[in-house]
Amino acid sequence: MTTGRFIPLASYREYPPEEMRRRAASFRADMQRRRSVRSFSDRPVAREIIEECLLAAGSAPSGANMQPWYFVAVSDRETKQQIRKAAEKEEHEFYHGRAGEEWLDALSDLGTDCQKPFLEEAAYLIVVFAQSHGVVSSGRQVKHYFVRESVGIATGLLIAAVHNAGLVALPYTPSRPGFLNHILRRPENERPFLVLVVGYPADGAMVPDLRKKALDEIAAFV
Ligand code: IYR
Repeated sequence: MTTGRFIPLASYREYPPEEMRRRAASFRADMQRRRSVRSFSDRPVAREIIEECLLAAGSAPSGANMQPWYFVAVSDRETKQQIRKAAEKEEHEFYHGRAGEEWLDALSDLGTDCQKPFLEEAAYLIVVFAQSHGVVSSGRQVKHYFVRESVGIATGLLIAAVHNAGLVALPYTPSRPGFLNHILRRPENERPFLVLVVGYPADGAMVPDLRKKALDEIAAFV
């Protein structure tokens, strides 16, 4: 039984097939220009741009529409410093033992190490939290469904929105990210999902020469 209110699908736009093809190809080409960047300029970014990107992320579909995400957009210098310090401590342990040889080998093309200067240099660190459950004002817990899938989709939209705005981003997944709850004072029902580092690229920024899989490697038509 449906108990919710329904409204007409007024927002849908159909395009003629030729235009559809053009739009699909043009979006594909634009997304293929996106690169994860690890060297950032300290040029500031207007808060309104980040707000628009967060609203785009918040439009994502989610399990039972629970929207189990929370974003903390950090531009405060001291907070970024604290995050960098805590992240580098964890990464030092990761790169000097916890990772193991196979994992370090998989990362070797990326040129990463335990130094994370971008956490201080980039204009914004958008810390994405996944809520294992919700808490309503009475303190009652509300179940969330398909949390990682939902937050993953929202984060994908956020990455696309940042790219579309003309900024660069790095999805940074700190090893043992629990320090983010402490620094940002987020409750225990929220787990850090990733940090999206956002800003302008540094002058002369370099990126690894990576290849994306071809269509026949990532998809089948049956
Ligand atoms: N968190 C570490 C290691 C790391 C892990 C993966 I998987 C990457 O794709 C890249 C890095 C770091 O950020 O250096």
